[in-house]
Amino acid sequence: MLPSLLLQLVFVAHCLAKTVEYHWTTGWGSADVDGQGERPVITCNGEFPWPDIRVTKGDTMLIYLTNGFNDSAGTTTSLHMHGLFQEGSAQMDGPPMVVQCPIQQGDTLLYNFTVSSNVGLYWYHSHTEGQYEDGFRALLVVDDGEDNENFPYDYDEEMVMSMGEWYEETVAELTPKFMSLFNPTGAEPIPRNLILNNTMNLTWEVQPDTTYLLRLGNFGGFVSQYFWIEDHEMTVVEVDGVYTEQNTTNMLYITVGQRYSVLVHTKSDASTNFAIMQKFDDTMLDVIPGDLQLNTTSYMVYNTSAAMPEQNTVDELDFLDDFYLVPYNKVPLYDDPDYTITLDVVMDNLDDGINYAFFNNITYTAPKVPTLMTAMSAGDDATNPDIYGSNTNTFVLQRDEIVEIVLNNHDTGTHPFHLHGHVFQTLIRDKEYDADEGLDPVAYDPDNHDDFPEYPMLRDTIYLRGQSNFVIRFKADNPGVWFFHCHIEWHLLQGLSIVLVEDPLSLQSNSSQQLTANMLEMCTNSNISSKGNAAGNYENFLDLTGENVQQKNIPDGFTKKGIIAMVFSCIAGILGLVTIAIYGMQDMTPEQEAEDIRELLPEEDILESSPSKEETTVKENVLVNQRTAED
Ligand SMILES: *[C@@H]1O[C@H](CO)[C@@H](O)[C@H](O)[C@H]1NC(C)=O
Ligand SMILES: *[C@@H]1O[C@H](CO)[C@@H](O)[C@H](O)[C@H]1NC(C)=O
Ligand SMILES: *[C@@H]1O[C@H](CO)[C@@H](O)[C@H](O)[C@H]1NC(C)=O
Ligand SMILES: *[C@@H]1O[C@H](CO)[C@@H](O)[C@H](O)[C@H]1NC(C)=O
Ligand SMILES: *[C@@H]1O[C@H](CO)[C@@H](O)[C@H](O)[C@H]1NC(C)=O
Ligand SMILES: *[C@@H]1O[C@H](CO)[C@@H](O)[C@H](O)[C@H]1NC(C)=O
Ligand SMILES: *[C@@H]1O[C@H](CO)[C@@H](O)[C@H](O)[C@H]1NC(C)=O
Ligand SMILES: *[C@@H]1O[C@H](CO)[C@@H](O)[C@H](O)[C@H]1NC(C)=O
Ligand SMILES: *[C@@H]1O[C@H](CO)[C@@H](O)[C@H](O)[C@H]1NC(C)=O
Ligand SMILES: *[C@@H]1O[C@H](CO)[C@@H](O)[C@H](O)[C@H]1NC(C)=O
Ligand SMILES: [Cu+2]
Repeated sequence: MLPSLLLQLVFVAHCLAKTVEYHWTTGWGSADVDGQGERPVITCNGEFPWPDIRVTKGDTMLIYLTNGFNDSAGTTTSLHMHGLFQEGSAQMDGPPMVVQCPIQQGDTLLYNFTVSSNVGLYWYHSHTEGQYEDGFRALLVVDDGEDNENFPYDYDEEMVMSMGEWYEETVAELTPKFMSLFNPTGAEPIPRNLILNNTMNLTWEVQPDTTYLLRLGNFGGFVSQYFWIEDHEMTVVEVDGVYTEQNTTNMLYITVGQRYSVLVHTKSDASTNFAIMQKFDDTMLDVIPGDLQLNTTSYMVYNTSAAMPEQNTVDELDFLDDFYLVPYNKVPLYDDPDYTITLDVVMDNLDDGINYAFFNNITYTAPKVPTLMTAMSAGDDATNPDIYGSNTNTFVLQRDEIVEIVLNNHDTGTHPFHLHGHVFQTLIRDKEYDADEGLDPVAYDPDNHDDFPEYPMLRDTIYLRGQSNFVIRFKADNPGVWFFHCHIEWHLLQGLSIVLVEDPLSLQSNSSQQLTANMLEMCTNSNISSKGNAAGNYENFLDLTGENVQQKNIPDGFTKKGIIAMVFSCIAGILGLVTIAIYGMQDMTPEQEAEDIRELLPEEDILESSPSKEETTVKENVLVNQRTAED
C-alpha cells in the first residue's frame, strides 16, 4: 500500500517537472544604466540587461552559453548559478579552473542540471574575471511547486528586484589600475551609483492593502547596501533560498551575493507615495568622492497623480542582524566538527608590489588543470590535498563529515564570503574591532566564545566584520568541488578563495558526475589538460614540478610593513594620484608609471639592502620631485 502510494507521488512529481532551455550568446553592446551616459555592457543575444528567469523546483535547465566575444584579447567566459547546490552536476557550477575549462570565443558549453532541492531567490553570473560587473548577471527565482504553492507564508502579489552598483568604466579598464604597483594599499575602484533593477529612479506601482512578497537580490560586485522603504515594515521570510521564521524590521543590510525575501503589507490609504532607499555602506569605500550620491531614492507609488517623495533619511542605520534569524525548518546546531579549517585573512603586497589577498599566506593561484578534473583523474590520490597544488588552498572533505570553517580577519574591511554547493550554519559572528579605535584583530577562541545558537541561521553568503572572526559549519553531503571565496570581485581577483574537494571518490564513481564530451571539448579548445595534478602531471600525481605559483614574497630582512613603508612612502606623495588613477582621470598608463618607478628604484636597491633613513628620504625626494616635475 505505502510503496505504491509513494510511487504515485514520485510519478506525479515527475510529471510536473519540466525542462527549460536557453540559448545565450555573450557580446558587447552599450547601455545607459544610471542615466549618466552610455558605456559598454556585456549583452545576452545582443540585448541588455540579461533575462531574469523563473523555474520550478525539480525542473531541468539546459543553458547553452556561447562565447560571442570576438576581441583580440581572447576573452573567455563561464556561468555560475549562485546558490544552486548542483547535486550530481558539480561540473556545471561554473568557476573556470575550479570545475571547468574556460569557454573560448566561438565555443558553446551546455550547462545541464536539475534544480533538485533549491527554492527561493538565486541569481546567475559569469564567474570569469569580474565580468559580471559589466552586466553579465540576472536573478533566478525557483518556485516551490506550481505557482509557488508550497511557500510557507501567504502573500497576494510578488515583486522581484535586483540591486547592485554601477561603474563608470569597464572591469577591463579598472583591473590593471587596481592590480597595480600604483595601488599598493589595494584600494577598490569606487562605483558611480547604486542601481535598482538595472536602473535608477525606479517606480514600483503598488495596490493598497496588499501583501507583497518582495524578493531582493544584491548582484553587485563590491558594496553592501542598506535598504528600506519609507514608513513600511518588512518581514523577512527567506534568505539565500532558506525559509526563515518571520522577523520584522525597518531596514536590511544586503551584501553582494545575498538575497532577502520580505513580506510588505501596503497601506489602505492610496493617496501618498513613499521613498525606496538604498544607501552605500560607505565604510567599505577607501575614499568617498565629493560627488558620490551615497543615498539613492526610488519610488513606491500608490497614486501616479500624487507627488513623488523626497529622499527619506533616518537617524540610525538600525538594520536586521541576520545572525539572529531562525530557519523555518529549525535545523538544530550541527554536531562538533569532524574537520576544522582555520583561515587567516590578510591583504598584503608581494614582490611585484601588487596588493593581494591571502588565506593563510596563500593567494589563490589557478592550477594548470581544473581542480574537479584533477579529482576525477587521480584515482586514490584524489584524497591527498597536495595533488591540487600548493597555491590553490585546496582542502579535501570526507563524505558526510561536519566541516567547520573558522575565519579570522586580520584586515580592517568587511568581506561577504560565499560557499558554493551548500548553505552553512553561522555559529559565531563577532563584532567589529575597529582599527580607528586602536583595536587589533581578534581571532576566534574555541575555549572562550559566546554560546552557539540552538538553530543557527543557514545561508550561502555571510559577511565578516573588520578585524573580526566568524565560525560556520556545514555537512559534507554534496560531492563536488566547491569554491569558497569573498564575493567582492576585486578581492576574488586578489586571490581571496579556497577550494573544497568534497568526497572525490564518489565523484569518480558516480555516473551522473562524469565529465560531458562538450566539457572536455572546452579543455581541448583551451589547450588545457583535463587530466593530471595541478601541474598537469598525469604520471605521478605527487610531482608538482611546473605548477603555477604566486609571486615571491618580499625577501627576508625586510618586513612587509617595512618595504611598504619604504617603497610606498615614496609614493605616498603621489597617493592622491593613485586615487586619481583609479578614477581614470590619469592620462599616464599604470605600465608607464610602473616603469618609471622601477627605474628610480632598481630592484637590488630595494630588496637587497636595508636602507638607512637617509637613503629612504633621498628616494622619496627623487620620486616626489619627479612627480612634481611631470605635473
Ligand atoms: C534619475 O533622475 C535624475 C534626476 O531627475 C536624472 O538626472 C537621472 O538621469 C535619472 N536616471 C535614470 C536612469 O533615469
Ligand atoms: C565583433 O562583434 C561585434 C558585434 O558584437 C561586431 O560589430 C564586430 O564587427 C565583430 N568584430 C569582429 C572582428 O568580428
Ligand atoms: C550519484 O549522485 C546523485 C546526485 O548527488 C545521487 O543522488 C546518487 O545517489 C549518487 N549515486 C551513487 C551511486 O552514489
Ligand atoms: C542532460 O543531462 C542528462 C543527465 O545526465 C542527460 O540524460 C541528458 O541527455 C542531457 N541533455 C543534453 C541535451 O545533453
Ligand atoms: C524589476 O525587474 C523584475 C524582473 O525583471 C520585474 O519582474 C519587475 O517588475 C521589475 N520591477 C519594477 C518595479 O519594475
Ligand atoms: C491621488 O493624488 C491626486 C493628486 O494629489 C489626488 O487628487 C487623488 O485624490 C489621489 N487619489 C487617491 C486614491 O488618494
Ligand atoms: C543619507 O542617508 C542617511 C541616513 O538616512 C542620512 O543620515 C544622511 O544625511 C543622508 N545623506 C545625504 C547626503 O542626504
Ligand atoms: C529578529 O532579529 C533580531 C535582530 O535584529 C533578533 O534580536 C530577534 O531575536 C529576531 N527575532 C526573531 C523572532 O527571529
Ligand atoms: C604565515 O606567515 C607568517 C610569517 O611568515 C607565519 O608566522 C605564519 O605561521 C604563517 N601562517 C600560516 C597559516 O601558514
Ligand atoms: C591552442 O593551441 C593552438 C595550437 O598551438 C593554438 O592555435 C590556439 O590558439 C591555442 N588556443 C588557446 C586558447 O590558447
Ligand atoms: Cu573581500
